[in-house]
Amino acid sequence: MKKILIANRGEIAVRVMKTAQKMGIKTVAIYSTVDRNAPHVRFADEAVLIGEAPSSESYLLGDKIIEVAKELGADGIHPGYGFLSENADFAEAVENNGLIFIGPKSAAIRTMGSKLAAKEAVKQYKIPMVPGIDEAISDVKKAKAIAKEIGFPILIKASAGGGGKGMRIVEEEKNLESQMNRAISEATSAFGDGSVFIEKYVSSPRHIEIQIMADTHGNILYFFERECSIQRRHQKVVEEAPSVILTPQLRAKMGEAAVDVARACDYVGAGTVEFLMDASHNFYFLEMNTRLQVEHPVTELITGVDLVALQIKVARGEKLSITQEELKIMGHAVELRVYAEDPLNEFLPSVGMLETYKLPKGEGVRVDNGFEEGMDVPIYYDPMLSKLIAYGANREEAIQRMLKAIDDYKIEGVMTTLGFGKFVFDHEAFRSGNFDTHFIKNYYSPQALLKEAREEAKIAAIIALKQYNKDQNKVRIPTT
Ligand code: MV4
Repeated sequence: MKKILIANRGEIAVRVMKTAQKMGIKTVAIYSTVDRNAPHVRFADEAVLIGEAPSSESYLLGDKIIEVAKELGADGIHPGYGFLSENADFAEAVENNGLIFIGPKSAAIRTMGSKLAAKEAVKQYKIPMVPGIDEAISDVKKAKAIAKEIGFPILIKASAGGGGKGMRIVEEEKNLESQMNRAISEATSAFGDGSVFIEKYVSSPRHIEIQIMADTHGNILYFFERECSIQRRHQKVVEEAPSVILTPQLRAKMGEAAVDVARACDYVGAGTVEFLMDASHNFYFLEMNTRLQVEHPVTELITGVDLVALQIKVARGEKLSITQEELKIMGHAVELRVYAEDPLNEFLPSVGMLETYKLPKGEGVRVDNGFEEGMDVPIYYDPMLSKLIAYGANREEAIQRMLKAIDDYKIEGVMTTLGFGKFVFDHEAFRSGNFDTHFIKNYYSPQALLKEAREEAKIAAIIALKQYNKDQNKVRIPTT
């Protein structure tokens, strides 16, 4: 591979290009009209305007992107995350045009894109699954019988859904029929596929995912876990690696289960296997994400590998050159997604111009960033500005470095999740490691954030006053 096109924008486009550059591979950026001056455009060796601002007229135009790649002589396409990254038809079209899709084969994307197909595929392996059914259900009577068997509360999920879309909790039998009908009609209109299934509802789970990497020679490695329980509306905000609750035994068991999931669909490339973990530390396979994930840096920091470099190598047909035994967890990493959103107003996007934009630096601090001072945050795309990642020899050091980096990160012009991140990393529940997917619902409110900010302002005021008094003493000139 001599030249690759990056079918994405923002921090992830820059992230992929950095590794390509290190590997001596030329890069092609694509961009929409509003992204003309974006860092990913300037970072690339070549850049091509692909269309108008809305994604449907630019970053989602698969055929046009393939055309551009061919015209410029690129031999591979890296899709990043989001946009076309989990579009099986796109992956297939890329291959059919004689280009390398830096990701899994379209069949694996397709299988994992359907929850029911995924369950079916992993059946031959002993992967722990939440009690429930593994086929679409539309008969209410049958659903009632199953629900009784597994016990309420149950969860109705859409087979084609992802990231929590189309899920419904049913607490008691009398609500089952109406909820089921709603779930089916919602799934039909949202995904064009009304298939739903039923699972036991795990009430306070942790979300733990395993990073895997597979080559084309049958080797599959796991790169340990990421703890991603701190989410709001199925959007992750804080991630870390490793998880404070896994023992080496449990880690190996989950790692091996993840490898089996990958094997079950002939996986190639970087992938993530998501698990739920209940309060008794039982884990259950949820779904597999067939892309490089936003939170991959925490894994890179604790394992010392470059996941994008490995993606490119296995896409070229190379063998993974490391063994599972050689992989070790070193230290601890935490990540905060820095969004242009207002934590005081329901996390609504806060777009505008970045009047001040200064990145933090320092030992153990990494910023995967897609913006710079003076730029506008476009309304058309995900409002994530950057990912702030802190690494330390242990969890405490990583958190301290994160808190310092949050303080040193200067953003004016838009509201951001930086202060919210400080709230999380300072919180007793996070510090103790005793939290689950309900962290934000249980502990966060705008009032709590304001209270912390006020207390800090108070302390700052006291320190300033003390210093003022001290200075006054020093320069006081006796008048009598
Ligand atoms: C569940 C669950 C509880 N029980 N399945 C949410 C997104 C999708 N990937 C699956 N999800 C869940 N599935 C059963 N049987 C709870 C969730 C869930 C969740 C999972 C991971 C991280 C955050 C979450 C927030 C709410 C619900």
